[in-house]
Amino acid sequence: MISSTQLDFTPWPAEYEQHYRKQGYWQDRTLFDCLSATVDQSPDAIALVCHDQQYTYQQLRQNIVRLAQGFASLGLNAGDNVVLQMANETEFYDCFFALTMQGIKPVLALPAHRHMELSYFCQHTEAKAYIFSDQITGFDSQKQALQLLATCPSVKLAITSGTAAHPEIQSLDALYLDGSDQQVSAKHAGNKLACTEQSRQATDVAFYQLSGGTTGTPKLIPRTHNDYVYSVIGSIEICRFGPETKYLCVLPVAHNFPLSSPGSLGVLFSGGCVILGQDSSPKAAFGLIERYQVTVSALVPPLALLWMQYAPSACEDISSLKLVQVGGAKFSQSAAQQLPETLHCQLQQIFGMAEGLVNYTRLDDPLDVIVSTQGRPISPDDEVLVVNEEGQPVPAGQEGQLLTRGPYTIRGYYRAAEHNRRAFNHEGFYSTGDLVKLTQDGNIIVTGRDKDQINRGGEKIAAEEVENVLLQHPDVHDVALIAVQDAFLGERSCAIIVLNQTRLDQAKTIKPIVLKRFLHGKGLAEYKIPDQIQFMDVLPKTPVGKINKKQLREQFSAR
Ligand code: AMP
Ligand code: DBH
Repeated sequence: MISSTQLDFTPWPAEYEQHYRKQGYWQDRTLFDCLSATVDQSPDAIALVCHDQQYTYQQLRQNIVRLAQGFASLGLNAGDNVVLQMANETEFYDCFFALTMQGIKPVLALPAHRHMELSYFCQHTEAKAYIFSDQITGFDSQKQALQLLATCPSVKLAITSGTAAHPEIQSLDALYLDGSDQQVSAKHAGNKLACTEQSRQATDVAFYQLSGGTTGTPKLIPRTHNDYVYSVIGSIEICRFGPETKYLCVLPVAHNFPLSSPGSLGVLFSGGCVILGQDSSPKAAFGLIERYQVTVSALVPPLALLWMQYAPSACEDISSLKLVQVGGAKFSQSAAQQLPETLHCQLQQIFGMAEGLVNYTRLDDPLDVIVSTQGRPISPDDEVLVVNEEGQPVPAGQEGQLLTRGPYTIRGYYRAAEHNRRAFNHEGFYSTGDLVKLTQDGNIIVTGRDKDQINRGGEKIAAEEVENVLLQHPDVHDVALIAVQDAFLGERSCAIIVLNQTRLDQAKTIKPIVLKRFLHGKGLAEYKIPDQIQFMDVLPKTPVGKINKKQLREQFSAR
């Protein structure tokens, strides 16, 4: 039995489930059912393009079904967890669907994650397998796999989408088992795979998305088929994705934004084509836009700025581009204003979170709404509350903390009972940690943040996580990781360090690079390594004795 401190999944209360079903949000279709419906409708359309290879919908489904058999042959079963770390490659989708259709739950790790995060995911979820790409730049993922096999007792399998270079590692290629039915359909695929009915229930958790987090350890977000499918289908309608959509994915495929808002799943559920890009730089991306007549792409603000800088002198023809979605971090109003004329397409702002709630400016919104707000929720049943410090709702136009509850917003993180008591109130509202105000017509403007996190151009860093690792260094007595303003990233991270008194003489000479190398050595993801390190004799404290980060932010941003 799972104890309350180990709760894997917090269900929605029964009356909410009923309501979400009655409203047609939850359709009891799995992710694979949705893909399969598209395959039945347009088997010969191109679903995925990667490098010089193309896959039709029919081929994609065949690959998924074959791979599902391969995973089953390895003894991976419904209820098992695995860690999936892929680059932008078609194998991501093969794995994602082959696993989730069988009730095997992948943790969607990002390419930037390193030993510290990966070993935590494996241990925390008791993952049976690490399935990975070796197309991740600057990372020896096979060596990493051996390390996980050696240090995480639950991990019995390491599977690479590349060529296995060690006997302990298997190659994904060999797991696409033959003999699958050409005509396999959603209904039959389950039987062929001997999946139990239970493993394919849409109310089940399908996979774990990752939160940027605010605590010492990353938080895993259990997403069910029903809630995720709804967030994708709702997004498709808002963004008008369809068979003519050609979507360029240059953000990491597994991230919630390019996966589901409407992202590549939105494309695959509506019959369009996903073009996978490994290089998000404007030159490479514009080349793909021209070559494949891309109509839409999703960007974080720093990338949007790079594309805008490059566009006026670009020799590529990007006139096929109709829509650029920008989200993940605040896009400055001045950049938002310039984007449509610079890239000659429409802008859509997106304010979303892997925990659920996603807001979009609508395609037919007036320009000033698109430029100056982060849009409004997908669902009429997304409940959005803006409250003051006492938890009381504030009037429209006033800043407050954003709380939310709805048909695709989780009610609890995976095995995080203590944190859940803080992150969710007694009515099940998720406390986003974002400071926002609502306009008269219900659009959200993100004004700030009330969580101890740095948003580094869309990559979120939980301050406490990095501080804890820095504190392991013998010369570090105290530390505060804060956000300082950055013209390009929006925010960059700065670690303010108090050195150990007893080691002061030698510590005086300690260089920031030594501490950065220390963090690297601990296996922390690159984007979490502080951009800047400063030293202080003592950290300022608030009247109750907490580190006064507000004061530090003001002090160091002014410099
Ligand atoms: P995560 O919980 O890691 O998925 O990160 C979601 C968080 O990213 C939100 O709670 C916001 O803090 C931030 N975020 C996402 N989109 C935007 C946006 N368009 N503007 C400002 N902040 C954003
Ligand atoms: O930042 C995010 O997590 C995010 C941004 C835009 C997201 O999860 C989403 C859209 O779905």
